[in-house]
Amino acid sequence: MDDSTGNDLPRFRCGYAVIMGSPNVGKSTLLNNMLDMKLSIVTSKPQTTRHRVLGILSTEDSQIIFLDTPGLVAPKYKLHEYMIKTVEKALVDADVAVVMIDATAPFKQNEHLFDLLTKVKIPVLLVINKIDLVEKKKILPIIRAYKDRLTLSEIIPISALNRDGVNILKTEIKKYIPYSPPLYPPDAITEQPERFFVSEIIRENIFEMFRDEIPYSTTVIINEFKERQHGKDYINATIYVERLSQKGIIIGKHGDALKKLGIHARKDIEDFLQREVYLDLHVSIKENWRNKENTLRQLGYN
Ligand SMILES: Nc1nc2c(ncn2[C@@H]2O[C@H](COP(=O)(O)OP(=O)(O)OP(=O)(O)O)[C@@H](O)[C@H]2O)c(=O)[nH]1
Ligand SMILES: [Mg+2]
Repeated sequence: MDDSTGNDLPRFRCGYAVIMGSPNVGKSTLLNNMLDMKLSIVTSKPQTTRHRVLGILSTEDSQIIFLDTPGLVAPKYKLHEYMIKTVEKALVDADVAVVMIDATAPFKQNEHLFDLLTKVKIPVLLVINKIDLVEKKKILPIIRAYKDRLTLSEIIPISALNRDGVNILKTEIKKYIPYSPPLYPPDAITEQPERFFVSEIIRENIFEMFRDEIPYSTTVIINEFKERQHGKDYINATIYVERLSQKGIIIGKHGDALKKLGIHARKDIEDFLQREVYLDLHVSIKENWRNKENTLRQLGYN
């Protein structure tokens, strides 16, 4: 065909793929590997991701907009309700659901996910992640067990960490993305502002450095982010905790813990932004913030 309307061009695909599943199964690791960039924070602890993270993968003939989501948990706090709503909202936008499970987790542990999947109206690709941790001969029986239990569009075993199977998954996802012109310029990676990722990087460092309830009782707000023509950017952030004792732990003896946290977080922020920053960190208390609707909203969970 040769006309001026461009109908002879290869048809372009553009749409949304939501990545969802239980906490710690490797959703954010997958997003980062798909984009070839560290966008979403990853830690060894469950419930790391709290907000939807949007990542755009553009090629010559497609644009897949990935939505990384918080792990699905039984809600114990209002914060968890926000996290579940975030997944539900992402599902509304999505053309395909990439549902991830951990190959090492017992089959029974995913029962709650199975119930949810019966309500999902879009195609579901079941991704069995972390296959690097199981014997090869055990992978096929796992696939069979899920096939018997669920109606699924595809089942794809991968190792998000080693990128094993990730390209196959990309090709499969693309099949379910509708024909549509691109929504973003080809060089766009996300639509979320730098200050969001900066607060996430600080939170990631808190998850890595502190134990028990501390990571979960913490949230980070960027008070000021000043880009400077000459000299380093200035970032002023507050770490909110729920109790005085937690504030003491984050600050540490003579301020040592906070200082160490600041050094690590600054380095990671600089890697992300590709420029030098001055990071000014503070710690403050917002009692019981995880369970107060108004406070949650003030802290960006809305
Ligand atoms: N061995 C192995 N570890 C993996 C793989 N994918 C992710 N991980 C690890 O699993 C842990 C959790 O990874 P995340 O990507 O943060 O998991 P998530 O599903 O986003 O977790 P939440 O945000 O808490 O819901 C990290 O320690 C990852 O390095 C994999 O394919 N193999
Ligand atoms: Mg995550």
